[in-house]
Amino acid sequence: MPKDIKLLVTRRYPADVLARAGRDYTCTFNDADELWSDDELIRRAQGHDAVLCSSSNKFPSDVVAALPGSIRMVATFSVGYEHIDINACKARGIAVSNTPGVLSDATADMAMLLLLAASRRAGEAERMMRADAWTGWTPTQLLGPGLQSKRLGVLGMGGIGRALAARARAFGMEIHYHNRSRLAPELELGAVYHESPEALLSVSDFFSLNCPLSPEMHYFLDARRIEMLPHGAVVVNTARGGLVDDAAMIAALKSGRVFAAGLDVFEGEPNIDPGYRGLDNVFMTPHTGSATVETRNAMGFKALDNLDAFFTGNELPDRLA
Ligand code: 8YV
Repeated sequence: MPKDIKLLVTRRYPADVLARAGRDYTCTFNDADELWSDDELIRRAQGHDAVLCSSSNKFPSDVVAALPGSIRMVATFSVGYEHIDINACKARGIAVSNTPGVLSDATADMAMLLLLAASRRAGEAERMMRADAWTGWTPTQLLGPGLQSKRLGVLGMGGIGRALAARARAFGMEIHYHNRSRLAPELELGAVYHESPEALLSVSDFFSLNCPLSPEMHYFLDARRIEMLPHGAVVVNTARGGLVDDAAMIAALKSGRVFAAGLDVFEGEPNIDPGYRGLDNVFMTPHTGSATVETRNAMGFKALDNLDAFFTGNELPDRLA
């Protein structure tokens, strides 16, 4: 690997990832794991050939335009890439890669966790135990909807959506989905395809968001579409917070129109809508869908594989630009 390539490493990634990066590149690390402002990111990029970033670092068109001319590649430690203006990078001839595939299982595990925790009221139960507020078993304590024979609607049947479907099938759920294109039978595995997201909503006793956030999908789950869900549905989001209109979701959780939600991602992270905090029927995690030791290593190694390919003149395995 060309050790003279200068790599700006924007966050404190797992130790094995940093070790490999430091072995193969001349790295500038961020030991304090500070989240830099746009200006700081641009300033620090000076004199570097490439950036290993995460989705917490934003590259809108003005940031891309202000990057030093030395930057030839941005490798993101994420499958999602809505934080990078891909066209602006293309226009400047900056290569971009992401990390698809390696986080599908971990993220699907988290979606299943949220689905169970929201429906079985795990947050309320845990808070009760910690507050020493459990006065004893009762026949109707903390009841929630069971999963067996219920319809799970998956919006976005990519790697994560399909991994969630596999898990949910094992829990006895019936899988329904919408995707930009219908899957081949060997990938569909009996899941019921719906032509439109709206048709999917109408059958989703449980509804999981597993699609990317594009400008058209901003606030996809708004008040109008929440009304299309069966009454008392459970909603899970492990994709991106911007897919959900928080005000509408909070209102639906308050009224009981939505029985419960399990949310791992939020618009404006980490500054979540404070309306969620007081709601018992929302189970929340801090964007930890891919947070397993194995997965975060695999994400880092995949990002480095892409950088290696670029700087040795090979085709990028996961090219976005
Ligand atoms: C990451 C993710 O934790 O890969 C993604 O798109 O959302 C998560 O797996 C995070 O974005 C790291 O950059």
